Amino acid sequence: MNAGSAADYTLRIAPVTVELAPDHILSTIGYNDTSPGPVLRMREGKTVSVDVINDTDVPELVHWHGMLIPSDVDGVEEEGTPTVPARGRRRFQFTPRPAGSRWYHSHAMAGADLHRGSYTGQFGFVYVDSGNDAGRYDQEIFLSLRDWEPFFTSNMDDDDDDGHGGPQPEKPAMMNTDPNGLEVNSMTYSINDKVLGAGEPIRVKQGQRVLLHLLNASAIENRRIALAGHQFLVIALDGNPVPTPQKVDGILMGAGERVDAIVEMNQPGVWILGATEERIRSSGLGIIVEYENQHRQPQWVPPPRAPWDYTIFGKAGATPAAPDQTIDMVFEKIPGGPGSINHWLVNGKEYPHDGEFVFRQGLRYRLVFHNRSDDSHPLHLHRHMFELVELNGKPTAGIKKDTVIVPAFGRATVDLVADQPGLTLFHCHMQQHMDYGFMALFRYA
Ligand SMILES: [Cu+2]
Repeated sequence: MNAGSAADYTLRIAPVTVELAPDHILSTIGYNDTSPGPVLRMREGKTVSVDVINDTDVPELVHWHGMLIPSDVDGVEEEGTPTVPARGRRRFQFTPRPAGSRWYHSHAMAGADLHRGSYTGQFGFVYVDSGNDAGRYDQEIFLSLRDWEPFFTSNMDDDDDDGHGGPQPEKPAMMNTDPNGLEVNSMTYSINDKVLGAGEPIRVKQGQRVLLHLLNASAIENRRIALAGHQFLVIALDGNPVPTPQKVDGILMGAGERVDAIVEMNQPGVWILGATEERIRSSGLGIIVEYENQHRQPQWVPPPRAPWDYTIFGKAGATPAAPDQTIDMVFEKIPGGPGSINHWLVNGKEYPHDGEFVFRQGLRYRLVFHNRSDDSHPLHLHRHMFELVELNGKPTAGIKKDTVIVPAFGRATVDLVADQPGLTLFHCHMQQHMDYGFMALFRYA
C-alpha cells in the first residue's frame, strides 16, 4: 500500500478519441488512452493493487462488475467506496474472485448529462484466471458491444427486447396510460472500438474452435447478436460456467451481461457477426469473420427468431433449497410525459429507501423480481452471485449470475446466500433507469 511503489495495474481516466472508422472519430472519456480499456488479466485469489488516476474535472468511480469484493473497493459511492477525486488519484487493493469474465466500468451517476458515467468510454474486460483453464480452443477473443453518441428521444424502438408476445405474469390489470417520457437512444454502434467493416476482421481457419468472450457494455440497451452461418455453444453466463452448455443461433445480452461461447469454424466463407436488428447492424454493431483464403463479400443471414431463454442452460429437474426468507421487489415506471424523463419505483418508492432491504449474514434469500413495466430490465446485484431459480413461471437451477434480464411484465426469481457483509447496491443496469430511481441498497443486519 506504499504510494511510492508501483501498483500491479494503473488505470488513467482521461479524454480519449475513438476512431470508429476513418471518417468517424469521436471524443469521450476512456482508460489508458483507449476505449475499451485494456483487457486486465488477474489470477483468482491473488491480491492486486490498482492505481486509479483521474485526469478529469469530475470525481470518478471504477466498479469491478461481477467480483465478490468488499464495499470499500467495489467502486460504488452508495456502498461507501471513496471516489477518485477530480485531478486526483487513489489506490485500491482487492482479491479478485471468482474466476471468469468480469468487467470494469464507471459507476458515476449521469442524470441528464449524457457525457458522464457509463455513457462514456470508461469500460473494459477483466478476465479472472482460475489457473487451471483447460484451454480447449484455438483462439480467445474479447468483444464488447457498444453504442455511442447517445441522445434523448420519446420515440424508442425496442425490437431487441423479449417479453412482448411471451408470458406476462406481472402485467397489471390497470395500466398507467400516462404518456411516456424521454428515453436514451444512440446513432452509432460498434464492437470494441470499430464499426462493422472498419476494423481488422476476426481471421479464422476451418476446424478452429474460437472462444468468444462477449460483453454488452451499453449504458442503455439490451442487445441480440448472431454470427451468420454458425451457432454459438454457450458455456458460461456472466463468467460462470453453466450446468448445461447449449448451442444457440442468437444471443441476447442485457446491459452489463457477459456470455462466453465457443464457435466451431466449420463453414468457410466471410461472415458478419453482429446485431440481429438491421438498423443497429448497419449503424456499426458488427465485425467480420474471415476464413483463410476466402475473399468474398461478408454475408449476413438472419437467424431463426427464437426467444432467449436462460433456463435451457440450467440443471434439469433440480430443486433449489428452500430459502430462509423471501423478499419481493416490485418495479414500476412513472411515465415522464413529453419532454421529461421517466422515473422508476422499487416497492413504490424511488431510491433511496429507508432501510427496508436487510440481509442477515449466513441466511439464504430468495429475491422475487416483479417487473410491472413494459420494458425489459437487466437487474444487477453487486458483490454477490445469485442463482436463477425461476423465470416467468419456469423453474431452473444451477445458473449463477450477477445480472438478469427480467422481461417486460415478467418475473424472475433468484436465490443467494448472504455471505458478503457490507453495503450492497442493486439496480437496473440501464444508466438512465438507475439514475432515476431504479436502485436499492441492501445492508447487513
Ligand atoms: Cu431498467
